[in-house]
Amino acid sequence: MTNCILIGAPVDSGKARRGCLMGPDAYRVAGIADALVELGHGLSDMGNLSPAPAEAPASLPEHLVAPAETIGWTVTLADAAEAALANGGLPIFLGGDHSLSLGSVAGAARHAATQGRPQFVLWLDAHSDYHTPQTTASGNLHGTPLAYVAGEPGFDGFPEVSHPIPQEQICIIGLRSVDTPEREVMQASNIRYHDMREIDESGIARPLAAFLDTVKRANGFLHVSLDVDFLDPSFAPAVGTTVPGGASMREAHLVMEMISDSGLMTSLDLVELNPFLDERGRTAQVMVDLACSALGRRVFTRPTRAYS
Ligand code: HAR
Ligand code: MN
Ligand code: MN
Repeated sequence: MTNCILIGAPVDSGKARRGCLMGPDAYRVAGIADALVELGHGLSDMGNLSPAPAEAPASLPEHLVAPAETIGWTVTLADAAEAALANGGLPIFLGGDHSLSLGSVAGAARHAATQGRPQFVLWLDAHSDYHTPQTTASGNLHGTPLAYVAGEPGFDGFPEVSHPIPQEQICIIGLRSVDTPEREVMQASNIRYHDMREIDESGIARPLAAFLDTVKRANGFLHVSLDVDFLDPSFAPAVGTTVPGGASMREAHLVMEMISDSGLMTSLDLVELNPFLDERGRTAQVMVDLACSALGRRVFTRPTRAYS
């Protein structure tokens, strides 16, 4: 049994297109709380948080979208992650766009450091989200969280990253839309990254099993960040940045089932759901089912359906 702590993070500041702020409530309507209780877990819901008041320094590039709001969210969510973990819970961040992970991952890493254990990050995403405020062309900070938590420079005004995640402790699976500056940095890095081409050729289980084994041998904490656009848009359309050729329904569930079997996951983000773009709630429902697979739902169990 896991003590699941739902943390509503209606973050919509990480890009120009609105709608992710409705994500936390869509997950609740899709039945995430009942589904986790049915699996035998403890459950508390902190409701929806708000960003701390913050200002953006003039040294940040001018084209950034809503930097002050994202700085405020980073403060709030890092504290929330650290507190939930210190209470022995497994925080589940109900996003909100992917800029929420500047906070959730930074806070998780702070907690891991208090335990003297390494923090690992599994990033399930079409994108590498490895821009800095200086390299992003779009100015959308949802494209930056991995660079921030890895300790890359240039995030003026954001909370100091006291415990940067070492590159060797980051694994990205699902890549198929990486910008040139990100690609150059990643290719010169020790980040483990696996694009869809590799998954097509060798399967999704192989790189994941290797990473989970590393986490286990290091006695690490594992943060899983699940971006809706990791999934193929044919069955998960509710995201602003759809990229064709994503993970299939079964590939995604297999990832989650392997995570569940490993018993290693200590925190989870569900990000980038834009309910305004959904079709009868199907994407919200898929994300809830995937969260359940990561927390012990067995393969032959009937999936959750709030409305059928
Ligand atoms: N790399 C592009 C940019 O920085 C797109 C980033 C999109 N990110 C997300 N989350 N949707 O992965 O603008
Ligand atoms: Mn992302
Ligand atoms: Mn993405």
